[in-house]
Amino acid sequence: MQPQHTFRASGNDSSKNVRLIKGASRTHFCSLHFRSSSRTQLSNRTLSCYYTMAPYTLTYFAVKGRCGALKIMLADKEQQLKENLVTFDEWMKGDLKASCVFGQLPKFEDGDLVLYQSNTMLRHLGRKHGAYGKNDCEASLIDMMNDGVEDLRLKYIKLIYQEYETGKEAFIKDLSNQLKPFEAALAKNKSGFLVGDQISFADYNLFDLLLNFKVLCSTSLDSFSALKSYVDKIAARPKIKALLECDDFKKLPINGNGKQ
Ligand code: GTS
Repeated sequence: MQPQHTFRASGNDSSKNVRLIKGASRTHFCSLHFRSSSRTQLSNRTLSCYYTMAPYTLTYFAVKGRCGALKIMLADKEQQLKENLVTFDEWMKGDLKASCVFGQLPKFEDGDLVLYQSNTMLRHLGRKHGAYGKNDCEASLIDMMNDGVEDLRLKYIKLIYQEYETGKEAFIKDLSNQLKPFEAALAKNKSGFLVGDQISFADYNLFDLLLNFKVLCSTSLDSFSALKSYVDKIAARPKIKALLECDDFKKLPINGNGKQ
């Protein structure tokens, strides 16, 4: 594969160039990784991109979609991610689809391990990076909360792709019922996280979905004090803050049909 195009990533002048590589899909490395030493001349807030081999590879469409939480978790855990962006035309050729276990993206690679199913990816990374509780009971509670997030995400996806024009108002009206269990869990737990006293993959997943809800309806969290401060607190974690402010991340559409 030959380099096709080069552009400069956002950040200060220490940013490395990012290569878009010609091939079945465009490839870029976006590291959400902070270097603070004076030796590197990078500030704490610099988002930089690298040519170095990334440990993880994500193949997906150019949307946040089902991978926002994964990117947020990797940023918070200071992990690099190599992204293969697949265009609609490339997908329509069918070869990639045929190679996917369930005929769908995202696809995630950790060395030789190839995973499909976005929640499986979150669990895998949760296990590897200390975001899956401190014991089996916490892990099961995290699974439960994450399954609750998935149920709600599926409702959101149905709204976006099937009934946006006719169902948006009803969805927003019902959102307070849907958010109650999460508000209750946070109010009860007091640590600022859904389960235990440390952030888990279910928190990244819920946080990502709540950001979508704030875009759908800016007042959606107004009557939920615990959820509101939860979102503010997670958004203020330094690496997550930088990711949310990063142009590459900001410009990604939330969904594939332009609705949000
Ligand atoms: N349960 C899967 C997951 O969580 O990863 C669902 C994946 C999925 O729905 N993928 C969609 C897809 O590949 C893209 S997106 O909805 O995640 O943006 N669609 C293309 C197709 O041919 O089905």
